Amino acid sequence: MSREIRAKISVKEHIRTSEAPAPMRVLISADDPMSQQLLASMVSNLGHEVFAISEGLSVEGLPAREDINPESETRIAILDHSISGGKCRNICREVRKRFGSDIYIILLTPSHLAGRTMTDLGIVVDDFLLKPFTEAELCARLRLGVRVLNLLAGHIETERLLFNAATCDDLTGLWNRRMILNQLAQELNRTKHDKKSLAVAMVDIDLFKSVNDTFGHLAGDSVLRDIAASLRTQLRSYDFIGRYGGEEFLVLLPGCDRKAAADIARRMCQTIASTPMHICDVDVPVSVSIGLSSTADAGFDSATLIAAADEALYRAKNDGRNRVSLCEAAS
Ligand code: GH3
Ligand code: MG
Ligand code: MG
Repeated sequence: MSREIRAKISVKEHIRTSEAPAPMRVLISADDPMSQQLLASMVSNLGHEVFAISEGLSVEGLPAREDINPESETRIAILDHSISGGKCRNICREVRKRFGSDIYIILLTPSHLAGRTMTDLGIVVDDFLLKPFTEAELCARLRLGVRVLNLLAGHIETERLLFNAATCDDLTGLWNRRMILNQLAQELNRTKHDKKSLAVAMVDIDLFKSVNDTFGHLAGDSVLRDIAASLRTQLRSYDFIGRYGGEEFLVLLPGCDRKAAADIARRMCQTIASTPMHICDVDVPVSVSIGLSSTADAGFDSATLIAAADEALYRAKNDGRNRVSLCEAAS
């Protein structure tokens, strides 16, 4: 075997193994069947799944959104500029609409048109590959695309984690105090505008300190999680719940007057009291007390509404716990 052939084989091996980018689904569209076939074989040689548009690149030739399987996401598109002429910009935008705005578009461009194409289309594509190109050049471009997409995915995940950390309570997964209070402000605006009623429930676990003292803090944490989950599942789809403090939850019941809110709150109390928590192999009865207030009785100021629910909760505790108490009706 000549040195030249050996060198070519070793370059190919190098591309396929150590430097091959992580496999992705790649949409390809070249300007004639031969180029399409060559491009498809290069892309699949690099370990990617090929999704070829066979009838040439046009908006009409793109698969309909409903025909695109979201399971096998197409993350990269290699499109040939010369077949689409002046419509290229529209086609790239359409590709993003159908395959997702983050799809990484590599435009194949004849070398002599490179300058003009880059000026005209730089805003709608991510990278250019000048024709003619080698498999190594294509590999380098795809590797860059994969790296950018992975960085973007990492960035989106970090944003999601930061958002969760800022809005959710770690232990229960419910909204934290800031979020539920923000929601209360929004619901109050909406309720006032729609001339409806909003009820607010302050839910407090009864004698929770003794759960911690008897079974330990970790068991207490688990009870908190279970009660949070139970409360959440009992709510209607348009109610809101957040962890207001240690073992206190704030529930917003839009559209509820005193009676409707009291019915929901009593059901919550009964469900929790009738489902003992399994702690350290012992069935431990747990209950909650609930204080209720409503805009019809306490008005539309959030602090006043919460104070009224707190006062009602205090009465529920004094009256023996495991019960619902309503704030004083407006005279
Ligand atoms: P009451 O029926 O009057 O509400 O009695 P209580 O014991 O529930 O109320 P108290 O305010 O005396 O105690 C609340 C307890 O909740 C004390 C605190 O350690 C516990 N607590 C607050 N947050 C957490 C938490 O995140 N995990 C655990 N395990 N306990 C918590
Ligand atoms: Mg409390
Ligand atoms: Mg308590």
